[in-house]
Amino acid sequence: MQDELSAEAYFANVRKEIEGPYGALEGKKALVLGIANNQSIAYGCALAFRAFGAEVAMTYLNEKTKKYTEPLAEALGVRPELYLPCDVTIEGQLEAAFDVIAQHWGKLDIALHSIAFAPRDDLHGRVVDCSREGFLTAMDISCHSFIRMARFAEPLMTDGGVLITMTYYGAERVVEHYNVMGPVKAALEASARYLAAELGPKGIRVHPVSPGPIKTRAASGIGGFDELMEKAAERAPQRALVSIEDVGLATAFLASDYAKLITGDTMYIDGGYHIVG
Ligand code: 0WD
Repeated sequence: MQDELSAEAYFANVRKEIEGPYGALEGKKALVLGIANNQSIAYGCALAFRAFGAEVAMTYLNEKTKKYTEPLAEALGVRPELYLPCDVTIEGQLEAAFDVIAQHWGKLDIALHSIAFAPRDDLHGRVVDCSREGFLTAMDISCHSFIRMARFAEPLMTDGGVLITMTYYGAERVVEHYNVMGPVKAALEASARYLAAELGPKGIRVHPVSPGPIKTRAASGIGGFDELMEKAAERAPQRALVSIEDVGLATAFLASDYAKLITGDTMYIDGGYHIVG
């Protein structure tokens, strides 16, 4: 989303751009992890979920960030009791968030995981130099927290459900400066395949979504990111950079019943970059 687009303007735009039923997610309950600000990919997804009829619950990282994301929770119509603290490195917070969901909704249809982190020194160094602690931290926050999310969501997805996580092309090919996040995202994508196989019989689908480079706060921690975006815009078959709106609409499709027989595969939303990259 290039400029500050209000939620109301977004909803009007979507209804103008997308013909056909907006109720693709009518009545669905969605939990969104990873909204840090109005440039977050998770915010683009939450707007789309809402536009297509879902009710959204949302987590914030900690008391410091709470005031920045409060207006976004209001814009999304998140009930105050479903605006929840969740730092996945703090024992019990992720589980507590699911307990509140169980208490207020009694079920869950969609769980979006859009969080990642690696300590700066490890992210800015070669993989060969990556520290044990840094690797474990990056894996815990960026990968294992999704596995835990699946474990806590499973009993709530009584009518089936959809688990979505954000990955990146650096999982599949070496992308300069992506460094330790490459193996971490590869682990995330492999974990998603196993979760899809284990949970498929319960009607629970699992989708790694792989956006092209988007200027967000987490991305600003990646070295050479501006060059990465320029290269993507030049080389992607569609010669276009991706916005959080684009990711949101495609993710809403995956969350909907239109995608009911798709699971386990990484879906690229990158203007086709990965086929030429
Ligand atoms: O180009 C990009 N921006 C791409 C991002 C391309 C492809 C994939 N992605 C992925 C990222 O790897 C990440 O998994 O998308 C996901 C979301 O990242 P984002 O939207 O680009 O970045 P951001 O808006 O920063 O959201 C990441 C959030 C954190 O935000 P900040 O800016 O405060 O680090 O992850 C959250 C936090 O809100 N987060 C945590 N949440 C719970 N517990 C934790 C944690 N320990 N650490 C970070």
